[in-house]
Amino acid sequence: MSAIYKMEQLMRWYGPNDAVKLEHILQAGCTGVVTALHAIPVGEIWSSEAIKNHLDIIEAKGLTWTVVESLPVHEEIKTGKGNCAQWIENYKVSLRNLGAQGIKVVTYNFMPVLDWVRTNVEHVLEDGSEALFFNKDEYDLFDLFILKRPGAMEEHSPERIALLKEKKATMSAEDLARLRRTVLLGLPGSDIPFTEEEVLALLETYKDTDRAALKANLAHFLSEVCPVAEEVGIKMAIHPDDPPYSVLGLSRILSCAADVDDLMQAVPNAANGLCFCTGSFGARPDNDLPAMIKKWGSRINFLHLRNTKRDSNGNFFEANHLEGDTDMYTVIDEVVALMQKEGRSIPMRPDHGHKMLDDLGKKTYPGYSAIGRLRGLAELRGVEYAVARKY
Ligand code: CS2
Ligand code: MN
Repeated sequence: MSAIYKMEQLMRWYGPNDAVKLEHILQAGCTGVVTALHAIPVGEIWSSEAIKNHLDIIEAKGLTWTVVESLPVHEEIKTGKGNCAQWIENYKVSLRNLGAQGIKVVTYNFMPVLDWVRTNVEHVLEDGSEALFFNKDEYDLFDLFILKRPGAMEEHSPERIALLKEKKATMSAEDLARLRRTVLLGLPGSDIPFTEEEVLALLETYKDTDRAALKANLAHFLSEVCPVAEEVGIKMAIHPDDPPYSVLGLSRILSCAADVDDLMQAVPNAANGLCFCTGSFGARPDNDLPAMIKKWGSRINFLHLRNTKRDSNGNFFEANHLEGDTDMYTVIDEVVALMQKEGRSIPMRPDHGHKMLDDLGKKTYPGYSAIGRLRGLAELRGVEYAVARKY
């Protein structure tokens, strides 16, 4: 009657300093956490000891840790410059150490310089809860007038530049400070924001890395690390670009179905797989998510379930998990079918949630407050429960 294979319900945990405690995650009905060793600088080896210590804390609370998010990729691997070869060797050692401790999935991304970007992480919705928001105009005016990226002016028409100038003039000092702070937010799990100078210096290192070069560097990285992952029982899971198009003049190479096709063709190794983030892919109207699951389901090693609501200007906000532009029923229906077909459970986590109820006013990582994610998880779980009755 009920499906044998269900999604493995997990929540992201940023470690002992996270305001959301392991107990809370357990009470949300999760069996495990998705986490990382955030204190280790990008590129350095994750030692067996550090992994074991983290795992012990989690297991002591009755939770599992089988999905890493993220084992970050050093910028020099993405540009193929500097100590690229050494960073790749380090990555392989970390994979071996993780595999030995029972880790099954390693999530990473190949977005140059920045991870996800938003213009407001406290966008107040009609019901008083707060969501993450990406406003294209604000982003462009940050690029043009705050970051002052060389070359940015040439990417827009004079009319658009004039319009953005006008818009900037209507924004309060507080709004501008919020915009700057939000775009320069550090990497997930870090409290250290970027400075304009750092971002500009990093952008400079990408000036001769176009789309083709970035794709080739990703293929090279994967052709090196996938055989190791395979050997130690780990599946790789690349997170799509968020937002799924070029920002700050940088190439982005995992934004749409064609990018997934290219990646899978470039590196056919079975360990080369996806973190299927419905929030990231779904922010683009030309991505047909159920069709992508049908085509590449066998390579989906991890699921981020989230929804976005777009407008015609390229703006979007993170909607409730069952609202927004992605038909979550159809997505979950496809996932449940896939799991039965392949005889496996796929780990998933509710990706982000609104800040609401008692979490309002608390200091949490943007998108990662407890109650909003719990709401999302509960709704997603309900949909899966209902869909699974078909089996
Ligand atoms: C995450 C990403 O918070 C988020 O939006 O989905 O930061 C994700 O963890 C990374 O891109 C994966 O490397
Ligand atoms: Mn995601």
